[in-house]
Amino acid sequence: MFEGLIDRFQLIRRKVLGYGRITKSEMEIILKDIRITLLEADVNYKVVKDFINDLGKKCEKLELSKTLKPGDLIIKAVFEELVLLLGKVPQRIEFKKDGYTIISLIGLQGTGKTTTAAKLALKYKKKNPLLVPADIKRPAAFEQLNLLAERVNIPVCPFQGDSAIRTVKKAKELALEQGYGLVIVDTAGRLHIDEELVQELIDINKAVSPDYQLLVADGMSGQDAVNQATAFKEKIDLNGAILTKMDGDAKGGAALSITRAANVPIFYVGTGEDLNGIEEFYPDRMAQRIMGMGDIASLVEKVKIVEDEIGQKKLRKKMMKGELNFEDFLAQLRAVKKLGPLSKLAAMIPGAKESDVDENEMKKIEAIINSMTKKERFNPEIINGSRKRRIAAGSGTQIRDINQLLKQFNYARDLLKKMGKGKMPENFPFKM
Ligand SMILES: Nc1nc2c(ncn2[C@@H]2O[C@H](COP(=O)(O)OP(=O)(O)O)[C@@H](O)[C@H]2O)c(=O)[nH]1
Ligand SMILES: [Mg+2]
Repeated sequence: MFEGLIDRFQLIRRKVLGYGRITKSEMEIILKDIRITLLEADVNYKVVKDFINDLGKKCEKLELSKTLKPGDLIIKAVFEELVLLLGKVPQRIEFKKDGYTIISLIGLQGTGKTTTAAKLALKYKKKNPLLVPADIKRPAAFEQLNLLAERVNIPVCPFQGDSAIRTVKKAKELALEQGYGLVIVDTAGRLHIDEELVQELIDINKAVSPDYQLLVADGMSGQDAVNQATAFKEKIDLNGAILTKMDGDAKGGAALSITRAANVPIFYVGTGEDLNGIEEFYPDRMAQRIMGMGDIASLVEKVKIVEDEIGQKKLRKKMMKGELNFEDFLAQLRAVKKLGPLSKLAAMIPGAKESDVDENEMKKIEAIINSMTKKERFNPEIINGSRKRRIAAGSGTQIRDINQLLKQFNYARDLLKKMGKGKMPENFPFKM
């Protein structure tokens, strides 16, 4: 992402930090370097002009400090101005607590709407999303959305004849009936913004009034993305943008221009064809990345995700060998809880249905395990009558709950062992 831009900023940074003193003439050189760098990254001309003006004024007012070199102060000022340029604060979808939130994705053809719809559905899987095919222009579009949805196991609203409007209305009905928490509408794209397209979007808005209308634009398209945002904004409300294909050779122009030039903040960036390839956009982290200051916060987040995945894999392997203990059980329970509603736990267990899992039962299980000593968790065999009484009292449950959990646990351990040896169960009775 932004390789050229990052390289140039590295050079600028080094040059600035290398100056012993920074007089008016050095400052002019710095500003000129930054100006050229931004223009070469295809940042909107007017945006660059304002940026340089603001930065120049800010640097004039810098007060010399004993601890910081003037170069440091200037780098900090550039960084701060970049953060402002990128939108200052992160933009987030605010999901409704009750009912569903509708996000409509709009944009030209090939920008990544359908892919992004599936990515968002995966990202917010715990919101129980429904994907809505509202692209009626291309027959393959419905098919494409279905294929992507299948890959991530997300339901797609059935297409209603040849009508995008009826399809979105149907989706709204389904959302109410079946309790979907997030409705993602994949609208039709065009090569250009035309009357017909705009009318269709207006009709969709009338039919379902989306909570968010996000423009999906190709991050490599530079100022074109700004033009698209401006053109759409003349006709319909845009809450923000998603810039895709940032993994490619995007120069930075789109990201650095769109917020200020079109007044459309960036919500997400697409970072790959893979359906995990979407990231929330953080102006400060992006500015850090551009200035080569190390993208520390997102790195930390990434490391954590990878570590979690490795932990889960190890655990699964162990379980398949029949080496399950209550400590693992609890870890698994907590990991799944982080993923969202516990009904989804069933999805991880072959043969179980979602309806087999009861949220309250899960809370009870957690309470029981929490009341066990470490020794008991690792050696469930030692849990005798008096231990059961203590655990029941500690967790506010009955002896029979403990018995049931132990039975369940033994059953699961045997079953996993069998599965590990290649024997799949017919059914997994998860109910306690
Ligand atoms: N490398 C990369 N490719 C993407 C990204 N988002 C979408 N694409 C690709 O762009 C192409 C067009 O995407 P599609 O979702 O069909 O665009 P739509 O016409 O707007 O629905 C597909 O080949 C996608 O795989 C991204 O973030 N990175
Ligand atoms: Mg599409």
